[in-house]
Amino acid sequence: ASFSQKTYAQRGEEHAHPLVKALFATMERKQSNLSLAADVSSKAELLALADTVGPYICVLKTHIDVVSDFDADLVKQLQALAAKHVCLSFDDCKFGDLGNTVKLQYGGGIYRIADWAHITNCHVIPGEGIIQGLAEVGMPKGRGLLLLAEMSSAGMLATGAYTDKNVEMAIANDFVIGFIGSRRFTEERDLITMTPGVGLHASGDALGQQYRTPKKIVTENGSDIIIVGRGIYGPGKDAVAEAKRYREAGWTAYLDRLGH
Ligand code: 5IU
Repeated sequence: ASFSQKTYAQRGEEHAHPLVKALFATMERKQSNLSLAADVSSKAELLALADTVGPYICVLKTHIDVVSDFDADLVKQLQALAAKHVCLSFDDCKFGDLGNTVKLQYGGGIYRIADWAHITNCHVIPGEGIIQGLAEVGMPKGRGLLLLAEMSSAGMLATGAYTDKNVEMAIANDFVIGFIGSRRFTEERDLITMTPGVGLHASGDALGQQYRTPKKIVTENGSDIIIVGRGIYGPGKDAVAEAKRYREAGWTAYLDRLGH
């Protein structure tokens, strides 16, 4: 059977990468294929959101460099919340430079991403060296990398042969655990897909974001995890109520895919 037809639990049992094993186990236990995109600009907001929404998500996705009062204590507290709620941390760095440069960006600087983010991602525009550079830092720490095979925004340029190259590089590099994109890309070594641009509240935003439904993304396209931001914490929203609603929608879409 294709991976889309298997349960998350079964895929976790069979998976070769310890991080993905843990991810699938968490998804099954929390009955959640929902990742929160927590794009908020203060430490207090980020911690409050992570704590209230934590019970309903499998992955907390951050852009740590948008937090204006970032400090080392934020990382400590985020790690404690990830442990409390049993979810993985994903910093959406979208690295895009030479292997040697991304090694420095990933392992060092003030954010020290590799020290705390279980997952990060990169563009393969520089060629395979970017994966090798990130792997030198992340592999020894048991981290995992997603390739940006597609984006969700209008007019994005990651299509066709470029997307296919992402898939080839992912298959060939053990540090890569999957993709950001809109669908399942390959049946090789159960590379996962996480999909941003998911929303039940709107069709998009004023800057090119385009929203699709969990049913489209999970049931029809075979993606594994939906990433939702403003649909959960946007203006006037009750974040807990919305997180529950998206978790339910994502999980129902997954059960529908299995034919349950
Ligand atoms: N994000 C996208 N689309 C992409 C990629 C990343 O939306 O193709 I790669 C990020 C941007 C933001 C989150 O952090 O996912 C989506 O947030 P909203 O649900 O608020 O649009």
